[in-house]
Amino acid sequence: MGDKVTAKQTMIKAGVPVVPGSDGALPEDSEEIVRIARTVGYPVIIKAAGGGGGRGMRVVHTEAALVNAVTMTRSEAHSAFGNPTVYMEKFLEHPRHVEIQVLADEHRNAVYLGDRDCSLQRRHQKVIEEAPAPFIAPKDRARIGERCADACRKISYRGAGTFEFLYEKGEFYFIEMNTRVQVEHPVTELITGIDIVKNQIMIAAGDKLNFRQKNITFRGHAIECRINAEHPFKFTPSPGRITTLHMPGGPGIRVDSHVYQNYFVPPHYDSLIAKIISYGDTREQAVARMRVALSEMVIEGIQTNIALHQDLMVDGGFAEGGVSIHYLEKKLAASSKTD
Ligand code: MV4
Repeated sequence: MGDKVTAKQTMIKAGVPVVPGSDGALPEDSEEIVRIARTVGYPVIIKAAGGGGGRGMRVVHTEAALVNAVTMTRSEAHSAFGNPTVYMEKFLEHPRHVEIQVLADEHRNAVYLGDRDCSLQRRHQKVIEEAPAPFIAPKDRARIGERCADACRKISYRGAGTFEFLYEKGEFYFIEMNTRVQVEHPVTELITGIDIVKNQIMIAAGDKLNFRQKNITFRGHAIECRINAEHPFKFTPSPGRITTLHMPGGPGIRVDSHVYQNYFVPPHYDSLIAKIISYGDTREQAVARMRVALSEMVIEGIQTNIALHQDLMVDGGFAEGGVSIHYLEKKLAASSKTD
């Protein structure tokens, strides 16, 4: 096992809310599959248990298309992931991607560090993340956070972890867990003042967490822009030498990066070259600081997506907050028609 079906069943047992669907792997029998889909209700999504990064999924809108879609997803899953197991979920049409950060030690202490909204993504690559997730009431945050921390204790989880949820119409639905520190962890560090990497190392060394849930407070708002070596609107990779580099700074700006003037961006790796993280008392202040930070940045010799981030920092939907996982791709499709 060790797949997404197992993860989901583990979370159901541990009291974490999940997307309604087949309880476990889909059976072979077509009539049974049809029955399950009727119970779940259309549209449904067929997912490969061994899939990842958005691969091995198929949305099904009608009973007529169901059995064929399951067969196709199974055979793709078998050749791509070496595992033909598939499962079914209700397809959520306009969810947000909201995730919960946890820390858990081997002494049965587990805490949640609040949520992050990672809905701004393109082709399953996150572009901007923020904490806290907009429009989530503190009591809902506490309720889902407690469920995650409680699940950590029940499954004896140890380390830093992230529970990934789809969030739609005020409800959280678990989809996956990331058992590692993630790229977007700085936004959580800025609103909690807790060093996640330091705690991860202390936990691995067998130490006790030196704070409790009641000591954790969420203050202000943080936004992370992922700076990639790529064309800002065509998204073609742009490796090469950085000839001029100037990084932003000042109050409320954190830069996480490995690059320097004369650094060569290699062609065979992830295009992420820097993370600009802004912090403010309010979301508006974090956005304002990010705008200034992006305007201060100079990267010459390669192309970067800084111009895309500048567009997003003045985008109306982004300014309102709480856009769905489809927002960025829709915006990009609309703008490619008008230029
Ligand atoms: C979904 C979904 C809608 N309904 N599951 C995509 C990758 C994988 N991590 C889970 N994914 C999705 N699962 C149900 N039941 C929509 C997506 C999805 C998505 C999820 C998170 C972030 C970006 C996404 C982009 C497209 C689809």
